[in-house]
Amino acid sequence: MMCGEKLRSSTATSLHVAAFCVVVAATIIGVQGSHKVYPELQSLPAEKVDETHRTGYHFQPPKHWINDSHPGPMYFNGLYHLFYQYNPKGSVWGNIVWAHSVSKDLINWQALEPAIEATKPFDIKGCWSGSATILPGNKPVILYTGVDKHNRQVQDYAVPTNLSDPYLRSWVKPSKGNPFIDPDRSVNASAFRDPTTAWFVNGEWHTVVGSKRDMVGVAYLYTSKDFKKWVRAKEPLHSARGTGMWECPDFYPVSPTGRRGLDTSALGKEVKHVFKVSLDLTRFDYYTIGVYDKEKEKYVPDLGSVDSWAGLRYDYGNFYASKSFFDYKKHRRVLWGWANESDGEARDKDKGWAGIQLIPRKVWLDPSGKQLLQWPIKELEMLRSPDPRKLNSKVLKHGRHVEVDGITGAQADVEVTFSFRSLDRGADLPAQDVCHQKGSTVPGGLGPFGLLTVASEKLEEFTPVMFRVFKKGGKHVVLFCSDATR
Ligand code: DQQ
Repeated sequence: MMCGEKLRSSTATSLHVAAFCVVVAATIIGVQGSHKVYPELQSLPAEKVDETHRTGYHFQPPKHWINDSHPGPMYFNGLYHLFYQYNPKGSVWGNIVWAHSVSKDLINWQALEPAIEATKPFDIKGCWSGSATILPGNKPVILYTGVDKHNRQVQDYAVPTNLSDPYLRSWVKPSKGNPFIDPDRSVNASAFRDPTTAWFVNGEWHTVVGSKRDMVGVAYLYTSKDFKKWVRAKEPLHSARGTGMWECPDFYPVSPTGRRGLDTSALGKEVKHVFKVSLDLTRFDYYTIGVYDKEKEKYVPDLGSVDSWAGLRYDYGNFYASKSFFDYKKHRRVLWGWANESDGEARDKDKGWAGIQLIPRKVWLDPSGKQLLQWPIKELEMLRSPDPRKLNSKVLKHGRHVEVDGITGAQADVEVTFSFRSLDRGADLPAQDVCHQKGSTVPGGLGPFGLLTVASEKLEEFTPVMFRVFKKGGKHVVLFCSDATR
């Protein structure tokens, strides 16, 4: 998976790129999140684990299948907790539990016992995605989707059994009050899941659950005074025609200025809101930026902030079922996404693992107010070698490459600055699919230029991670692409 060169700054003549890691395989072209069902492979524990392409940079359990970042992270009493969907019995999707790991720095993780497993009538057929909320009095609670014995998706909750255990190892799903939301007849109970982190406004808690009505994507809004009894609001928080099932909704405020994150319940005159959903039909995460009208209990995207796959995505590569959280320790909003494999379930079974959590990123609002900006969390730099390879002042000639000696591994953390006499070449319009259409060889705008990663010696194979610069409305627009077809 391509995981991360980001444009750091763009002046008239230079582009500085910090490539925080370059990992084997996959592409922006054609790789999407998915978890198809292969019953015959679901409960075949890995006999051995093929370490060849495991990552040195990302979160990944020692073996078996993972999906979704939406169960999501949480910061509580000095520790980061990561919950994710996990199959303890095999390397394809199935037998899903909420796996649980803790970390002091978001980089080094300790695996604990699963936080939630399918044991109760209200989740006996699966413990699917959801999220964590910290209630007043510093009390964490998990909201998640249980699949009941009739295959209905219901919303359940779990709380730590012992709040004085700093690791919160054990969670209980009280029989009283579960499920806390039972879909009534007006809701499609086979498309009703992934409650998001609750926020408090107008004296009530609010959460949304992803769903669909025919092809209309819907975020049903539920409110509660006591976090126990939940009532569905008359209108959904938001919905959009033609988008199909909305999985893993995420709804959070962003500050109009600066990079500091906001608590999910933060409100304010200037505060904007981000609404993200994972589109089951296309397996892409898209978001809009808009205004949360707390009186009308509605989210309204700004003009020009488009719902659907024509809108903005967090990432144009293999990135799905993401979730953000407010990091109380560093006052930032951190986003996690999940990437699946691109080489098929038979290979996943053989290698004994599938899927990774992507590099956590800090997200904040661009000063234009029209899009989010993101950057790998600072902590990632602790993985850097004390003895970096350096290459200075190389001239890149058209159609040629410069070899970086001394990196033999399939993974590296690279910072690179590209400088040009002028960035003004090219008048093409930057559309999302330019990367896809033009690949890594067809010129367009300025570029493509970048890095050939995981290259074989004679360049029969390589994965370009590249930039294209365009001009639009007098401004430079930079596309960041990768292509694993070679
Ligand atoms: N994966 C979960 C669902 C969610 C989907 C099941 C997204 O709750 O909608 O593992 O990948």
